[in-house]
Amino acid sequence: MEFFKLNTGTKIPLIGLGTWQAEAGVVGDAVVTAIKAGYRHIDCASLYGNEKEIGLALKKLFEDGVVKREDLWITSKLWLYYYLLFWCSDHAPEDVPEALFRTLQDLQLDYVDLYLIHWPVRMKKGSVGFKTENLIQTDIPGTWKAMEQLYDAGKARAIGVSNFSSKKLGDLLNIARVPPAVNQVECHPSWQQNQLRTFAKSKGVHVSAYSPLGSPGWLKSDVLKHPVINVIAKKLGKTPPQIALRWGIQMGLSVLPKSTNETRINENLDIFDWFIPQEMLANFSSINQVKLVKADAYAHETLSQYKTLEDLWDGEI
Ligand code: 1BO
Repeated sequence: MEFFKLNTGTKIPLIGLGTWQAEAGVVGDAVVTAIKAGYRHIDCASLYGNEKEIGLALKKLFEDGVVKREDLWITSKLWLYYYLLFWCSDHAPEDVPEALFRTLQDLQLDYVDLYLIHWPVRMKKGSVGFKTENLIQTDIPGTWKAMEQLYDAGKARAIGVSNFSSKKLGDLLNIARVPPAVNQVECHPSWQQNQLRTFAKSKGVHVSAYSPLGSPGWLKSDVLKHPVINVIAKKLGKTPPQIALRWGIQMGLSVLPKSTNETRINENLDIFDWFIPQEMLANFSSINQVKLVKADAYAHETLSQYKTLEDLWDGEI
């Protein structure tokens, strides 16, 4: 498995299995299939509500000697999925270790390789269910200090953020003792994130791509049907998803395609011993850009610190 080197010196595998919207009852099998196929990176999050099932699958893989813990890269994200309801109080600094403790319990692990602040939002302590009126002002510096302590303790071997704009990432870099290693964001050929990728690279922050095939599940960008992708796929004898993933890797991203289908899990892994030639890469700039995961619920004129989506994404939308 090939890697990108993070600013911590550790190596993140180029491809990881995404588990966002991987249904209960199948996600465990998907993890087993992926690891047996050669994946070494699993992207998890408390918010996805499936870490317990992933933990059971990992335990079995370790017990059966299929893989060792130290050969895997496990990412998780700060949030709390509590009795099937969102209890979004864990961005308060004192709640951060508890949130990771719960994730480690669910995943049956002693540490995660990467722990991310999932969103730059925060809700009132004890909020049950997602309601815009429960949003309160974030304290990213306070939350980050708590994340740094988890890093110091070795419970999170790297720390970072997710869904942060260039501005929010820059603000965090200005106050961080331990700089974020990763910003995980939506990124695919129809949402290329040129500004964010350039900024992150200049600061030594690695960018990971979620929804790298242009589909967060309930929405599709149709990018896999785009002529640019299909012409290249035909010329190179690859599939459109492989072209989208290979584009991501050549842009310096680690890619996190979600699949619970064995054929596609294997297909998504066949992106390493070939490349998209430079003259074909240039054609990606003609693809129409559309952000899919806008997170409308986090913007509100009076109830959120982000009055508009422009504020939430600092114009990168
Ligand atoms: C709402 C979750 C986005 C990807 O982690």
